[in-house]
Amino acid sequence: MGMAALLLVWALLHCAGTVTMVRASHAVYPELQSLEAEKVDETSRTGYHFQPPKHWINDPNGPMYYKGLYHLFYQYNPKGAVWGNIVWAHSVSTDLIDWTALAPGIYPSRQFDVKGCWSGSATVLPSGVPVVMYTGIDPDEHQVQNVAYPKNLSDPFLREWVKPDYNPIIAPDSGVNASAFRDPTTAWYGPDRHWRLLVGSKVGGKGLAVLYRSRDFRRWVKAHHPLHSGLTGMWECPDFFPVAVHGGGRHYRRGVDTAELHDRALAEEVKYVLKVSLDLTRYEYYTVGTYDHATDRYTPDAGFRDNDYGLRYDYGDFYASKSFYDPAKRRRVLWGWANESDTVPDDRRKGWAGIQAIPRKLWLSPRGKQLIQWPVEEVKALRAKHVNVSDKVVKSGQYFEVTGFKSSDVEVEFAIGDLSKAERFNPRWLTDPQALCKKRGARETGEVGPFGLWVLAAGDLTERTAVFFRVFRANSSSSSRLVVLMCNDPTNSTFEAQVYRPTFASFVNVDIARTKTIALRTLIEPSVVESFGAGGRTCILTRVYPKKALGDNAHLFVFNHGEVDVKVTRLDAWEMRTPKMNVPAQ
Ligand SMILES: *[C@@H]1O[C@H](CO)[C@@H](O)[C@H](O)[C@H]1NC(C)=O
Ligand SMILES: *[C@@H]1O[C@H](CO)[C@@H](O)[C@H](O)[C@H]1NC(C)=O
Ligand SMILES: *[C@@H]1O[C@H](CO)[C@@H](O)[C@H](O)[C@H]1NC(C)=O
Ligand SMILES: *[C@@H]1O[C@H](CO)[C@@H](O)[C@H](O)[C@H]1NC(C)=O
Ligand SMILES: *[C@@H]1O[C@H](CO)[C@@H](O)[C@H](O)[C@H]1NC(C)=O
Ligand SMILES: *[C@H]1O[C@@H](CO)[C@H](O)[C@@H](O)[C@@H]1NC(C)=O
Repeated sequence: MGMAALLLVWALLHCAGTVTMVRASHAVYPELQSLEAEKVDETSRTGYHFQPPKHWINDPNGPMYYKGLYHLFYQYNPKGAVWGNIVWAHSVSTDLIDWTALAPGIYPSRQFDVKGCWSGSATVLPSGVPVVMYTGIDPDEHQVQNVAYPKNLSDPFLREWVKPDYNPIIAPDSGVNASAFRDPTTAWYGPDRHWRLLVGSKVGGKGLAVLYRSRDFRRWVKAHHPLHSGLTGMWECPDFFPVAVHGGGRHYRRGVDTAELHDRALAEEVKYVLKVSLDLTRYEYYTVGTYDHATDRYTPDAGFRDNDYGLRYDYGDFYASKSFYDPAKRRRVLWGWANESDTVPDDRRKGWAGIQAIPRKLWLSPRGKQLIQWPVEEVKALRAKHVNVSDKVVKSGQYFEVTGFKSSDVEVEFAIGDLSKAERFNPRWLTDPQALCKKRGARETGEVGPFGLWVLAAGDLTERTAVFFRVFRANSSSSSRLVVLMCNDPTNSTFEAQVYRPTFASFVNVDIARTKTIALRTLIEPSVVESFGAGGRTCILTRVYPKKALGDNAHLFVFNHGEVDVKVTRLDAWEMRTPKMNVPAQ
């Protein structure tokens, strides 16, 4: 991640005989990138979402747990609120909630990273020694992979990192595009006693997870074929890890350590996840599949779309994500970056840009059809003042106010009166829920839905962001099936015309004919709305910037614009306390 920053703003992509204009990722602003923020505008700053006191952040890097502390590194510009001067900023926490900021852990200091220290991962070796591997930019602007080791293993803060002289340990060979070769994964150990890791790359229009093997973590040899590839352009930030299969047991939500990959007994009850971040679309997708240790090939299971239309962790602003295994709670935790949706001058004025999404526990659904994500349980410790509602019918066209909290955590469940009235579903909509959400936004009345929440809403509703559901009836030759759309409509979140505010949406894989209810959890703060539909089956994060709906004027409403009544069977909303967010270490 990051090379994209050096690209032209417009790139030409040739695909299927047509020429499409594709906007490349974050642009470079040489005149702004070393302008320190004079002041920090707190108006739309988040409280419990991770962010440093000022300046630009992007990808989460090298998350890990070491000696009782969670470590999070992230791409950071110490000198300004736009991308540039990238180092690995470093924070630690005992609970993923309160964070202490340390000095940057990895920063340009050697030939092999003099022009930048870009994204990478941590691997905790069987000896307990953590290693980070990251992409360095060398004097020729080539992307190379480097390792760094802690200077003092007795220091749980891992403040200082040593870069061995034998770096880079992986340099692009003649078959590799040196400008598209980055973001090494956490390494895993094979039954043949070789370490393996992946590096994101591309050749032509094909994205690659290039595989390297090593006996000693020092000399790495490229495998003859990549672990996997896809016709989706450059693959950034690959992540590859095992997940437990349900198998009727109760422990399927537990995480599996990447290092356990070679354990034969365990291997039979795990599946593997490959996630890639697409530089062209700036979205990610994942597949679940099998990994053949002997041939080092990954094969997605049938039913997973292995392209831009594949499943996503999040259908909103969420990119360059990275997971890690947390041995303290035997779970897999996912971090992802949410960029700003306002303008560069706004960021310059605010003095900051970018947050990390709430860390999410991640596991495979009981039927193995998708991953499920849920805010880590520690978030509940921030819940303070509580408001609740139960068994309240919301008739067609009605709405009611719940509360006005500066930031909140809301859990609500809707029961639907009469599903038989659901509108007809056009099969053409199946490939593009986002377009459907735009066409049938929160304001368009329907039969079953739209119903849901207006969040960060002004008291007079002139500003509001809608998080809602709509239910459709799809007909097929044998049966009719209900389709649930989850949608986030920020069209009226603010009056600032310049703010980027697409509708975000996805279908929710839930059998609503059986459950007759659907649940929603939304984490709300100034400038962020992070929603988890149906217990974490569909997640959507958006950035919004109301002008009126701020502080105690940020109201929460429940609405129903469908013809069919819905009932709020239960609703709990908590005001959220602000944790210690990146206070400097003493
Ligand atoms: C290593 O870290 C430990 C724990 O913080 C500290 O007591 C010790 O002095 C450090 N050693 C060196 C050489 O800095
Ligand atoms: C290598 O990647 C860069 C960055 O995406 C691109 O501009 C260039 O055209 C690629 N070179 C080749 C030979 O494909
Ligand atoms: C609301 O929550 C309180 C506990 O905080 C509980 O005693 C009460 O029964 C709840 N009321 C409703 C209507 O659910
Ligand atoms: C599905 O609905 C369409 C539109 O009402 C109708 O024309 C078609 O015959 C239906 N198909 C089946 C298989 O019932
Ligand atoms: C946005 O606000 C305008 C003006 O009040 C209103 O006409 C429109 O319906 C609103 N759109 C949505 C999606 O709420
Ligand atoms: C975040 O910002 C918006 C608006 O500028 C862009 O459209 C997105 O592409 C961008 N997302 C990422 C991951 O860079």
